[in-house]
Amino acid sequence: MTTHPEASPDFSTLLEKPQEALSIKFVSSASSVEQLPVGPVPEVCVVGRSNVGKSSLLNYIAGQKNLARVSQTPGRTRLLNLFAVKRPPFQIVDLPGYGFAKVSHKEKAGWNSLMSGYFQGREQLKAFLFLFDVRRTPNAEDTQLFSWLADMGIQPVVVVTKAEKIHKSKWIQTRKLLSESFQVSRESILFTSSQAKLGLGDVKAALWGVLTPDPEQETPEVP
Ligand SMILES: Nc1nc2c(ncn2[C@@H]2O[C@H](COP(=O)(O)OP(=O)(O)O)[C@@H](O)[C@H]2O)c(=O)[nH]1
Ligand SMILES: [Mg+2]
Repeated sequence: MTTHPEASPDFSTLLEKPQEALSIKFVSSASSVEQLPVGPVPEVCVVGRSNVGKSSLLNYIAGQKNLARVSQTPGRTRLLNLFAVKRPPFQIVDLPGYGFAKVSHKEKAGWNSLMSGYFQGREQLKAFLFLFDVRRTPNAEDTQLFSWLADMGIQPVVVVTKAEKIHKSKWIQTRKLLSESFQVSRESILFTSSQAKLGLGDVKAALWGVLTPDPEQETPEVP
């Protein structure tokens, strides 16, 4: 890894105006990781069950209505959708949702190979945002997927969606449940609602945390 501190992007701009939307544009869709443009720009991806609110969250953080399509019924998108953030420069990949009740074995196998291809082959990937509907309780499918991704060494960020659906006094229980289910700290769980416009500042702070290289980890110790 190259270390040119003067050339590295300034991710602190994420923290300057917490409520200011990010300038994001759609770049391309790909049906395999090989079709995605490769580059030095760091990337985060968005993972979640179909209908969890991935597209809505992207629209919310971009301050746009139709950047990512929002579906009333679970979509059947089977593509990697690449978005570019202008300032600070990084990329977001919206991954196809999981958890359809009625998908064929073949479709599931296709999803698995697309996901493992992406996670194993994407060097610029820094973290995954794992979106989770505030009203659900994690099942085996959720926890297995989460640990499969975390075990690949990609940093997880748990993002609760549709948080306005439950009273704020219940968030503490949800925090406890999700931190135990996914084995992450309670503080690291973010609450968002794209409908109530809630959590943008926290998402940006979490992005800052995962995109800013940790100088202590970057520099190998000289014996
Ligand atoms: N109540 C509520 N509904 C939401 C929120 N975000 C998304 N939704 C709804 O959830 C459904 C699925 O959203 P979408 O963004 O398409 O989910 P995706 O399949 O994960 O991309 C749509 O009907 C959205 O209107 C939210 O913050 N609160
Ligand atoms: Mg979507």
